[in-house]
Amino acid sequence: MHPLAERLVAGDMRALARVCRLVDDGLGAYRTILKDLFPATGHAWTIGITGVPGAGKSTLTDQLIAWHRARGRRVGVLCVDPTSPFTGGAILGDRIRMQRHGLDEEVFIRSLATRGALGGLSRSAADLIRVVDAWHADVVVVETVGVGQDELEVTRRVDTTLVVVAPGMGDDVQAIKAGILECADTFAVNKSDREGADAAVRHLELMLALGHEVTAPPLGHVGAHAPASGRPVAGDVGGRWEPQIVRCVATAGTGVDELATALEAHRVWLHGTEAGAARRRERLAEAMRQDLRAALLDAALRAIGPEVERAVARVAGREIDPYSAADELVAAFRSSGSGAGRGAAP
Ligand SMILES: Nc1nc2c(ncn2[C@@H]2O[C@H](COP(=O)(O)OP(=O)(O)OP(=O)(O)O)[C@@H](O)[C@H]2O)c(=O)[nH]1
Ligand SMILES: [Mg+2]
Repeated sequence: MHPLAERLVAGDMRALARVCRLVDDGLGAYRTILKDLFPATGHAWTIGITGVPGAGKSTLTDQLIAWHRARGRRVGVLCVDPTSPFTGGAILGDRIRMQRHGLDEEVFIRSLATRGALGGLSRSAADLIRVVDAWHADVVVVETVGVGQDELEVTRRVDTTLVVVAPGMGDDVQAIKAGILECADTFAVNKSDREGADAAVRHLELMLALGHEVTAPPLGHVGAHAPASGRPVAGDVGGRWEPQIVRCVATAGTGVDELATALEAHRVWLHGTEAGAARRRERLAEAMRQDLRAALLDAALRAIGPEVERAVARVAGREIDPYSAADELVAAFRSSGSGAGRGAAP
């Protein structure tokens, strides 16, 4: 085992920070370390927190850290996407909102600035989630800003997704509607001390009601999704998770207990029902495909990088169509040795 991995698994926070840097930069022995760490993973419950900029995600995260710490749980926090053009200063804001936990040996907070990394943001986030998991975090919170494609992919890498909205951001909610319905397991209507909280709740309820018409499983399938134990599980409606909407005022800590409880209910659903188990399997398969895609691209670029460049130039010059160019690249990769399964990636 790599010495850094060994120290990390033993709970050394400085080793954890160093491994995170290696993974972030894709430098050094990071893949070896990730492989070493894998047996120590699988324990953490991961919560993704997303929503429009300024909705109060970091303030809520700070409150959730405190809630879990009060229960003796070790907590990791990853703040993703500080490089967004809309939120240039988020990296600082996120840290400031959570600074009271800065000296706590059982809380690890890290920002990710890895947009554009090979394999995408979600892959770096997924790697770091595993790293923090191997440090024996009980809970890993991943805060992302916005609900673009990258952020949605990140939310597919976590167990439970919390979407935070705030009154007066109705138009944003409208804009991110499609993505939100797909990824949210729980909604927080934060800033409920402000006018418009009722309207925001109603809006979400309506969106959910509309979504159900589309996503409700056919009647014949309901039996197949019955809870494994035969007992009903809170939040489970006919083999489907029913997202809860919780009002809160993050700055005052109001509603935090309800929110944390709603999130826990989702964890129970994931582990206590057939549908939850099916979802966990599906997420694993999706993550595997994502890792495969990244590893293949990695290997291909290493083997035939210059040919890829030439293909780009030929397509740009309209000498060849992009489909044929891609076919040719696949063929070239196959016959390069790496693609034929002989030379494994270093
Ligand atoms: N009135 C009120 N203000 C709040 C509440 N929660 C957070 N805020 C304030 O809203 C601002 C943004 O809070 P953050 O927690 O940084 O929001 P965020 O969603 O993490 O923001 P980004 O990471 O920049 O997208 C801060 O000034 C908070 O103090 C709340 O419940 N009520
Ligand atoms: Mg924030």
